[in-house]
Amino acid sequence: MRKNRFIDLEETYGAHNYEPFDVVIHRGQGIWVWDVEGNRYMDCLSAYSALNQGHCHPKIMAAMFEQAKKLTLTSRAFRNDQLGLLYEEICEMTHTHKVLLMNSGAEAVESVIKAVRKWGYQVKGVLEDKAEIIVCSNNFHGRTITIIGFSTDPTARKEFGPFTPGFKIIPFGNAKAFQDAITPNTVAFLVEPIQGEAGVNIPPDGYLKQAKEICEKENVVLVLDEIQTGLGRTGKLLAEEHEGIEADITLVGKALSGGFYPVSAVLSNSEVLGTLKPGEHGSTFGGNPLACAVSRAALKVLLEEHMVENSAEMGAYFLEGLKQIKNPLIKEIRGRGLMIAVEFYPEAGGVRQYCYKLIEEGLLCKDTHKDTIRFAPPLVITRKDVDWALERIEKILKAP
Ligand code: IF1
Repeated sequence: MRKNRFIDLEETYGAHNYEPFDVVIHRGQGIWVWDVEGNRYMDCLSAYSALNQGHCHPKIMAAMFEQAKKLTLTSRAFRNDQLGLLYEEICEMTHTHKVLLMNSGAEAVESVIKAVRKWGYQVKGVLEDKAEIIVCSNNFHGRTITIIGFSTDPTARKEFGPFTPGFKIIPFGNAKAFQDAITPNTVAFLVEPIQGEAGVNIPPDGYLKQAKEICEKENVVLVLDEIQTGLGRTGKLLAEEHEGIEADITLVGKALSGGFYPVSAVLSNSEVLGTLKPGEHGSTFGGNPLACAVSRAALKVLLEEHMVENSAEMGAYFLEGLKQIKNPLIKEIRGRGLMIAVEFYPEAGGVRQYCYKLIEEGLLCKDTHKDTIRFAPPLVITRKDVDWALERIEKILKAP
């Protein structure tokens, strides 16, 4: 079947809630994908960091097949022999005490909102229905009604209201604004260590450390959304390590399954998750044995194959290479580990044009908002691959 036929089918029968590039991908391996016409591309998006371990990692695939042959779902009405093992492995890896497994990232965020509210009423003593959660402008935490209700992106929220109350929005990267926003009803601060959708927005050094100190002083739960930054993307297992802190609660998703399956988790090292009692929360698929087996393998290869270290090393090398590109239209090149962005001035007229050209050169990447291109290849990328990418990126992004 020809490429245009696949595109026609999507356009005819699918909801138009995306505007994808017209590359019809058929197969993937490591950092590479092939389209239906046999063209090869380097994947520099990694499904928004869900593919940190690369496409179709053979060990994760094997774990998935083995488990699929034995048992896929029990529901949580019964126990299964994979869940406890995954709990133990995650806890050891991330210094966590309690884990709640869900499926999508948005579900992990919703779950934590429920848990911190419960904690606020039962432990902190906030009056019922008065709990406040502080979030940041330009956040991205998912697509549910509650979550978009505290988004500051008009496209994400316009005409989807009415929304859930109980959220207060402050500027990102400003510890004083956080301190000032706290009231006796504040139960949690929900924040991304680096804002992904906002264009790889890195806060000033010390921001998370200050936020952690303020949270401790004020008895507020610090919740880091590491759904995108976690599991090696920024060159550390968790981005919080860059600031030497441990959040009270960390959310992970995406790469938790290496891209095979939706798996997310709320990792808690405080008493917060302990407030959830039987019947108060759950999910048909959350914590199913297939998800757990896949996730166990995904975490194992991340560590065994030193992908976190490679992310730090190749990220620094990639960033350095990008900084050599000369173009007065480039406003800033920033990144941490393999979460990298090149921001152009508005005069460039938007960066989607460059993405199209890079795709023609065999490199998949994506614009975020209008002026920023994001580069986030799988963490298995080698120096030779980075050189290959840089050669093409320079050709397209350098001044004419
Ligand atoms: C889409 C963005 C990335 C996330 C953080 C929670 C979630 C996400 C920090 C929700 C999801 C995605 C979803 C994807 C696009 C994407 C994205 F550009 F929109 F912002 F990655 F940068 N917290 N991010 O980044 O997780 O429910 O999707 O599993 O197409 O909406 P989810």
